[in-house]
Amino acid sequence: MTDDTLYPVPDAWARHARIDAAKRTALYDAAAADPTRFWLDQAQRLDWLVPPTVADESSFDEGDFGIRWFGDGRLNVAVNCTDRHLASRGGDTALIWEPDDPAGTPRRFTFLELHQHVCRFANVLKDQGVAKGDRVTIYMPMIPEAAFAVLACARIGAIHSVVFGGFSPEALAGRIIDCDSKLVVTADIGRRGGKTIPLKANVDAAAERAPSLETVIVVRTAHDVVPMTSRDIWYDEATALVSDSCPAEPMDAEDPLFILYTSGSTGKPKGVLHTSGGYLLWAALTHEWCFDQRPGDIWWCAADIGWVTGHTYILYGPLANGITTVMYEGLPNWPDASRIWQVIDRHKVTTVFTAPTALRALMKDGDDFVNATDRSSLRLLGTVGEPINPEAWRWYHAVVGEGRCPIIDTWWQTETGGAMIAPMPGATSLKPGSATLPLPGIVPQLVDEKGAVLDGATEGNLVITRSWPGQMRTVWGDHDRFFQTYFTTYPGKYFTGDGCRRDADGYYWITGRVDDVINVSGHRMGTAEVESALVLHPKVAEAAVVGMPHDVKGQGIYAYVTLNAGEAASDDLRQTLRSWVRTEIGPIATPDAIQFAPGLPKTRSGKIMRRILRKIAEGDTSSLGDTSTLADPAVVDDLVANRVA
Ligand code: 6R9
Repeated sequence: MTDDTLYPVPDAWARHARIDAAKRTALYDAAAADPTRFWLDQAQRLDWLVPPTVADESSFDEGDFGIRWFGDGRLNVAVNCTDRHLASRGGDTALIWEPDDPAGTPRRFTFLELHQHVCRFANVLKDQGVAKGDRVTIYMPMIPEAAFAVLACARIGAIHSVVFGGFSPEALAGRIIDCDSKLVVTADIGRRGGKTIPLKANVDAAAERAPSLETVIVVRTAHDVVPMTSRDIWYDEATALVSDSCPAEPMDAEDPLFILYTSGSTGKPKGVLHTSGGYLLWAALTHEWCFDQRPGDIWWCAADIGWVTGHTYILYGPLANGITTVMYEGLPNWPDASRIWQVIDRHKVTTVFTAPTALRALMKDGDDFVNATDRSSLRLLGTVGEPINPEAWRWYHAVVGEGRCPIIDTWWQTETGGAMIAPMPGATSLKPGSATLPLPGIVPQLVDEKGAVLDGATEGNLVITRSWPGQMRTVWGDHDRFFQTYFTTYPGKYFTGDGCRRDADGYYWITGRVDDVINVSGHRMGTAEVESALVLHPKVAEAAVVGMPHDVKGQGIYAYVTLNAGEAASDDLRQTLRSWVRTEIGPIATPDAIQFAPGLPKTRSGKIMRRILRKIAEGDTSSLGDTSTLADPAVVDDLVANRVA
């Protein structure tokens, strides 16, 4: 499975990169020798109203637990993303938007134009009474107005909560309620892969369940008029009335910037909170360390802004660094598997950053779709979201990059704000499938189940022992859950939830989640969330969900469902339950396989033995391990016999 072939740094990169091997060593040394000095030096890359004089004041210990960086600094994040570039490169392109429809017209915005749009949006929000600290939910397609809305919140100090446009009204309502947001920004419809998504109608449905919602700003993208209620405001009408300048709110480094909901192993999705100074520094710094972008580069992160990757690497990182960022409305393989490469040719993209699942899907369609395009503008390739299998890595490297572009495999999480383990293109030799080495200032460890530190070449659970600027600060509304979730498994350390191997060269190989989180097409899904959606169905008594191997998605969703007495299992019911989960959560949560099970394997204390369910779902039924502690070992035979292929 693994591939230990070493891909050395190409000569051109070794010669021209901002950070070569010697400079990287100097960064590690500086970070180790005097962390405070190191981080305060790095922080100078931002524009501060009041530069910080303190760096890390965090503690992972229960007694004085808290994460705090640059505590006396003041800045505005939006100013760092637009205003500060205006004097030197106001006329340079900040944002290129590529529409879903290949026959459509791309839109381009200079830093000055972006700045003006952001100010306008900020003024519209202010006119609606939005003030510093208020939560604004952004439920948008991938259109430039989504970027304006995000940065407008940052400008006036409102906390944005972007909800992925693929989520259902139910999921949207839960997220509006959790952070008590009174205003939603949406569009009439979204477009992806030639299909339309009824975003405004979804907001209407969510509003019925979320009484706190007072105002909906609707961006018009189509000619058909969607029904409007007294809550709704057309963005084009509101923006015509406001000025294109808007003072930026001075923010403390630790003032909240955004909430982003993500799945955990238990309960509802958590509102991960990031603050202003540390997050922005980590976004900008990692974007430069890992991708070495410079003015003139065309950077394309092909994620959705509904995920952390979109926040950090479509918007905040590149814009803070003054780099042109591409925003794409559609899918990588629509109308066909050449599209992603055509977009690269059209805009002369120099770096593309995408997920292994997309690469696997494109690889399946064959090399002709790639070879039909030019791609000579590319000089660097990136991946994120899940472990990349060596086969996909080699395809990306050899076919897409024609052997000349290093692959930057970045391991990180919503919680970490930006990349943590990743190569630097001018300094790090690559191994297919390894995220390589920790970035400067990041101190990982591998520990065993009991927390003993494992040295050298080994495999264990991945923890981070010191805080870093981009670390999440809390779970919105539940600080105790933040502590309990991440800092109690291994006291005094941040537990990532990932398993990991370290080889003899010190390279890190993420092996996947060790908790009840599965990774479907690079999207995090809590098994508990899918289970609660299933048991909401009137015919379902109990459900247990695990991941199963999937060629393209990485992991698929395998659900064991026990029906209420008297209910009959059928293919129809299977379909009904699949669409039920789609409606409850969204298409990404649709189970790939549903097995009706008369009983689930439980211990005598009633705990479901997921280890067994995982093995059966994987088709690995020869080594189910010890089943003697089960209340009724016979259920296992039934499960094995009725496994859904
Ligand atoms: C950025 C993002 C985080 C989880 C993480 C891990 C997996 C992300 C990876 C990777 C192996 C990589 N993951 N990047 N696994 N190699 N390069 O994806 O955030 O949605 O919070 O997911 O994704 O399991 O714990 P998020």
